[in-house]
Amino acid sequence: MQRTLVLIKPDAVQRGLAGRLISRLERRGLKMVALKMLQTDRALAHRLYAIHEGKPFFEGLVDYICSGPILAAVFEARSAVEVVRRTMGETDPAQASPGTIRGDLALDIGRNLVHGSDSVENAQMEIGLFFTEDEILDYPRESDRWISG
Ligand code: DAT
Ligand code: MG
Repeated sequence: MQRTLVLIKPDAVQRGLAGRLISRLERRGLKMVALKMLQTDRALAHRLYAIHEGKPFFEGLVDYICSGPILAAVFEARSAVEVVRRTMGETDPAQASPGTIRGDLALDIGRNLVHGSDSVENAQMEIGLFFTEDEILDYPRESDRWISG
């Protein structure tokens, strides 16, 4: 089963959307296996966004992700990485389709509400930045047989 890291970013928490965004992913059928609230420090932000270091938006991106509390979650599904990415919509909310989180609720690339890992390899690395193995729960969910056939 695939796992992916989801971050509910500071703008979503400040706008009172955190619960609703988690709920959208739950309603899709994704299984939540870890969840915590924290405030990212700059060292963690640099590791999360290492691939963007040196780009013109990097410092602003680090300031933004560290600017307030976030939720970090791990969701599980057969194609969790792709399903979460498609549910979030394009990186730039102006390009995101209506019906997606960013397409419904955001306008600006610098305030795009959510993070989702972009590959299985990055998901493993990113989950390790936020969670220890014993914080990720393995539990049966009775609804699974009604979600996957
Ligand atoms: P995503 O968050 O969809 O995975 P990404 O990994 O390419 O997108 O970039 C990480 C974040 O950096 C993204 O959520 C918003 C910000 N960002 C990306 N490209 C940007 C740009 N051209 N200008 C400003 N911010 C940008
Ligand atoms: Mg990314």
